[in-house]
Amino acid sequence: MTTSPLAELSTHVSQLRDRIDGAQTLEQLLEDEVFIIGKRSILSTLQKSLGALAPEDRKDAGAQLQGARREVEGVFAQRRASLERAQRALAIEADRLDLGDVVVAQVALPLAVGHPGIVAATQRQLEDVFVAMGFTVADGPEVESDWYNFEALNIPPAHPARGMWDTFYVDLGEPETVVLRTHTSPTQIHLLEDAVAAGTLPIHSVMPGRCYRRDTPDARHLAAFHQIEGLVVDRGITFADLAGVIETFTHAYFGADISSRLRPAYFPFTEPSAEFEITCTICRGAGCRTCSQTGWIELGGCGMLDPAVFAAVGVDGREWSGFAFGFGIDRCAQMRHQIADMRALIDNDVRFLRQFS
Ligand code: FA5
Repeated sequence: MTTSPLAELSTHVSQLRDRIDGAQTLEQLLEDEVFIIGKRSILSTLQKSLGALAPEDRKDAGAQLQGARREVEGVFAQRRASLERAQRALAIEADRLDLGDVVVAQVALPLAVGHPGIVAATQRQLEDVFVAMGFTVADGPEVESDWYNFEALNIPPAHPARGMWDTFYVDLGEPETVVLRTHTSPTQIHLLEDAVAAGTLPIHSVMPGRCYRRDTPDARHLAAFHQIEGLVVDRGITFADLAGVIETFTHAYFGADISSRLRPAYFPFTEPSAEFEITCTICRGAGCRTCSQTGWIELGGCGMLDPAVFAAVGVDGREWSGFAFGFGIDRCAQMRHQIADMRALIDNDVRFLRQFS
């Protein structure tokens, strides 16, 4: 009589269970896997030996072995899951932030609270000055079509005045038809079009926002900078109103001791046009690197609205007249706080930024 190869099966199963329980770490269990349920396990050896059994005994023995394998595999999976859980818990514990320490640190150190950047703060102050003078505040898009940035402002394609604004083009639509606005003046056109459509003229508005030019950054220029546009359209507006607004603004924002002057200039969308300058606050007019030794700093351009602009938006120039201006907000911040080099505004050096909290 031959002994069944499965005679010792229950002993093997119990030894395998002990081996599984004896693995203290996931690593140890996985190293043992091949001997417990893998190719080098006793279960695999027994599986091969079933071939020697008589065909009528093979089926029962196969089912018995299969049952034993399922039992061992189940115990193995349970142990593996439990060791994995333990390992995860250890990793979490190692990564745990001791919140007690953090709270103590926060109590011990003063919390650093942020504040608006110098340009944002300047924009708000400028808005306040103009709101106090009776202006409303409006907004316009930074990505503009050629019509708003140039054509409606009396700058047709190929007009030499386009050279005044070195433009970033956006890769959309026909080539060179969509731009990052080079100034806030296109917002004038949006406001005029809306007011004409809604029949809500007059307009007394300022429009602050970001502009872009292919300018090389230097002491007075950035490639992304900010302007505040002003637009007044009403009955009987004259150049004297424009000069009065600029003078009032200068003293309200820079103080009574800062002088301003208007110099004749050219802009395609205003006629007559002027450049608006104030005494350089860095050298108080003596001449320095920031003002290129002139003693004056140009803040912006201005003038009476050109009839071509009224025609482009359908405003009757016999009934209405108006003026516009556009100042650099970064330039205003620079002059107000006597910052010799405008690039300091975008350097993000906290020692500089902290001075304006
Ligand atoms: C204009 O942009 C006209 N749109 C202004 C205007 C509006 C004229 C309405 C008439 C009527 P200009 O290119 O000169 O003009 O720019 C106006 C101001 O923006 C400058 O005086 C300066 O203060 C600021 N500015 C211009 N380019 C830069 C730059 N690259 N970096 C910082 N500020 C700039």
